[in-house]
Amino acid sequence: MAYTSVSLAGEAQDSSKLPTDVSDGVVVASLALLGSVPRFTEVLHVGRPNLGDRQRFEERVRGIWERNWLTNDGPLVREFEASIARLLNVRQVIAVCNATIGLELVIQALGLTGEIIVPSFTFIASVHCISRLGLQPVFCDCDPETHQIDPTSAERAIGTKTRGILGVHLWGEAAPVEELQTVADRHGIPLFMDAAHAFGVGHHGRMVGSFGRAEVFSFHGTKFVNSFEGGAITTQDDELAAKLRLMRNFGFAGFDNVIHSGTNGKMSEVSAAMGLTSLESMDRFVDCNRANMTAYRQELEELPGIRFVTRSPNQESNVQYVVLEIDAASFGLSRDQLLQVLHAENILARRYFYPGCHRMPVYRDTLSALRVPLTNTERVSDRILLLPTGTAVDRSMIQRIGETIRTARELREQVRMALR
Ligand code: T4K
Repeated sequence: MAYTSVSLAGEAQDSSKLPTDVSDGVVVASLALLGSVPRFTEVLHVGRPNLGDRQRFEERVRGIWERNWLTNDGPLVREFEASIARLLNVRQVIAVCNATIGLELVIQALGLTGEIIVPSFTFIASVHCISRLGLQPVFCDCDPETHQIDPTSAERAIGTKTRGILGVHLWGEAAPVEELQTVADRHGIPLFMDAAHAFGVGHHGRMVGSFGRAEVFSFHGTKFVNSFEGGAITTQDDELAAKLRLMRNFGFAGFDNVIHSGTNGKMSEVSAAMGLTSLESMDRFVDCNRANMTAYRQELEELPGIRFVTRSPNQESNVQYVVLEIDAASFGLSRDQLLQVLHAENILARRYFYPGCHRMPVYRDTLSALRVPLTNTERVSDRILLLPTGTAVDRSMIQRIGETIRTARELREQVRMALR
C-alpha cells in the first residue's frame, strides 16, 4: 500500500495507531485529535530559551565565585550595561531584575500620575505596571496589519487627565515611534516605550533603545536574548538615569542615606553572566529565527486563510516570534479549532495576547467605559496564532508543523465534527 506525500513524519510512533484512512489504496495522514499518535513525543513550546555558550557562562560564574560578589551593581552587571549601550548606541543603560519592575521605575521616575495611554493588544505587564502604581490605564487600539499601537487611536484616547503614553514595540519590530512622539509632543506629555520584544531591533537606521524618554527591554528566559530573568532601561537623559539608578536600589545614596523612594530592582551577577553570554550568541539566534521564518513561509504562505503578520518597511527585526492570523472562513477551521489540533500533536502554539487586556477579567469589570473602539485588538486577538521558533526548533520540525496545519485544513470537516 502506498503512502501519500503527506504521510506521517512523527517520531517514535506506534504503528498500530497510525491513521488508516484509505482513499484509492493510499493511506493519508491523520491527526492526533482524530485518534492517531501525536507527531511530537515531546511538547514544542513557544518561548523555549535560546542558550549561549555554556563554557563562557561557566567561566563567568567561576569569576562570581572568586570575587564573592553576587549582586548590587557588580562588575558583570556593569559590563552588561556597557555592552548594551554600545550595541544600541544609547547613553544610559540601567539593568534591572525584569522589565515589569523597569516599567514601574520609569513611571515613578517621570513622576507620572493620572491616566496613561497604553495599547490593549500587549502582554498584561504593560498594563499592570500602570495600575499597580495607582494610575489609570486607558486603552487604545492597534494596527490591524502590523499589530503595533495605532497613534491615531492613541491620540483619540487622550483626555484631560492623561499624563503619558506607554507605547509597545511588538513581535521583534518597532512601533511607529515617530508618529507617537508627534502625538506626545502635541499634547505635552512624555512618551516611553515597552521594548520587551525589541532588543537588537533597528528602525530607519536607528536602534530601538533611544526613542521616547526611556525604553524598557526584557531579558526573560523566553526572550531571544535572555538573562534568566532581567531587563534594562535605556535613556538618553542622564538626570533620569541617575534617578533610576537610585530607585533601583531602594533610593540609597551610600550607607544609611536614603534620598529617594525606591524598590529592589537590581539585576544579579548570575543574570548578567547569562545576559553577556546570550549577547555573544545574538547573531546566531537571529540567523536561526530568520531561517525558521523562511521555512515557515515556505510551508504555510500559500495556504488559504493563513496570513503572516505584516512586517513594517525599514525595520531590522530580531524575528523572535512567528505570528499568524487565521481566517476561519477561508481556512475552514477557527483559530481555536486549529489550536486544539496543534496541542493534540504536542505543538503548544499560543494565542498571545488573547483576549486583549481590556477583556481580561482583571480589567474588564473595573474599567470605566472604554474611550476609543478596540475593534482591531478584538479582531486580531480572535485570529492570532504564534508558532514555536528559536534554537529549539529546526527545519524538520517546521516541516512537520506545516504538514500538520495542511492536514488540519484537508480534514477540516472531520476536525469540526470531532470538536463538536
Ligand atoms: N511587556 C511585554 C510586551 C512582554 O511581552 C513582557 C513579557 C513584559 C512586558 C514583561 O517582561 P518581564 O517582566 O517578564 O521581563 C511569557 C513570558 O513569561 C513573558 O516574559 C513574556 N512577556 C510573554 C510574552 O511570554 P507566558 O506566561 O505566556 O509564558 P511562560 O513564561 O510560561 O513561558 C512560555 C513557555 O516557554 C513555557 O510554556 C515553557 C517554555 N519555557 C519557559 C521558561 C521560562 C521553557 O522551556 N523554559 C523556561 O525557562 O509569558
